[in-house]
Amino acid sequence: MGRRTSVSAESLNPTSSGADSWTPPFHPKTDEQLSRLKKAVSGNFLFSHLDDEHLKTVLDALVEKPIPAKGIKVITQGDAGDYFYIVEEGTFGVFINPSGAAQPGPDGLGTQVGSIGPGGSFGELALMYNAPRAATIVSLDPKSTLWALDRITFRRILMDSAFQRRRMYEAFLEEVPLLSSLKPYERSKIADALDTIKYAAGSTIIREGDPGDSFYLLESGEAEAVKAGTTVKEYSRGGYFGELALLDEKPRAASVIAKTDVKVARLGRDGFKRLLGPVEQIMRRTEYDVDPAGTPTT
Ligand code: PCG
Repeated sequence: MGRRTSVSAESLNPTSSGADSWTPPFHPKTDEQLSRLKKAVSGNFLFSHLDDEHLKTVLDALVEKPIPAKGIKVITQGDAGDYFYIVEEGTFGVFINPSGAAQPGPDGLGTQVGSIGPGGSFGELALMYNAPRAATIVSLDPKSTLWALDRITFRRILMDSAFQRRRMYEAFLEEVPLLSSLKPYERSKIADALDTIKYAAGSTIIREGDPGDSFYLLESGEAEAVKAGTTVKEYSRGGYFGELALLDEKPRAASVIAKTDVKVARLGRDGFKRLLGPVEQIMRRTEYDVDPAGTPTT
């Protein structure tokens, strides 16, 4: 944490010549461009926590970048970072070459580890950590559209808000057993989508029978699931609940009550569906039934 903190402190003064001489870039846009851009960022968690003023600064600073063909390398692994990108249209492949040496496969790009489509974004890591590009990003469609944000606006506006949250949650998510099989980058994307909510001791976090639209990870405190007056499960830091209604589109199967003051990290339905697919089978394996003596079996 210490090292990363010093990187973020540096971000407040990205040029050596006087921190406050910076004014954000302004790239005028037509109404048509602006409406496409707003639609593209509306599906991206990194933008959903920006206040109106910061959002406007970022929208003004973004530059449209048409990608006219398939196979264009937007980012090359190992390069220095210059821009952060948001995808409006088209799909981009993420390739990692672990050794840095020439790899077999198309153009020696390495292994494809993922793809990013409309509403997604990439290119933040090199800008956040002053590190070389961690992957190569290549267009997969004949025609795509990106929006590019320069490094300084990224660091001054997005990093001090959205990415501070990412770092805070990354540390917590590393301790959550459910998520231990995920790759660190998959956890980072979950971190972007979380909100913290506090509940006082005794309050109801989930009510049996309600429709469900959120999944919860317990950050601190103790909670319990109660069904027809019986405690069926207890939760402590790193535990999770609220998945059943989202997995099966059913009403809440139990109430979840805060036993102490608690802090939960909430993930909405979209994020849950998009980001927790890889651990769905693990969630489905959890048992909730009580044994004949009425004590929880799990
Ligand atoms: P950056 O700046 O390192 O450039 C390459 C980008 O690929 C990286 O930021 C991330 O935004 C993006 N990316 C998408 N998937 C992955 C992944 O699985 N691992 C890593 N390291 N980067 C990924």
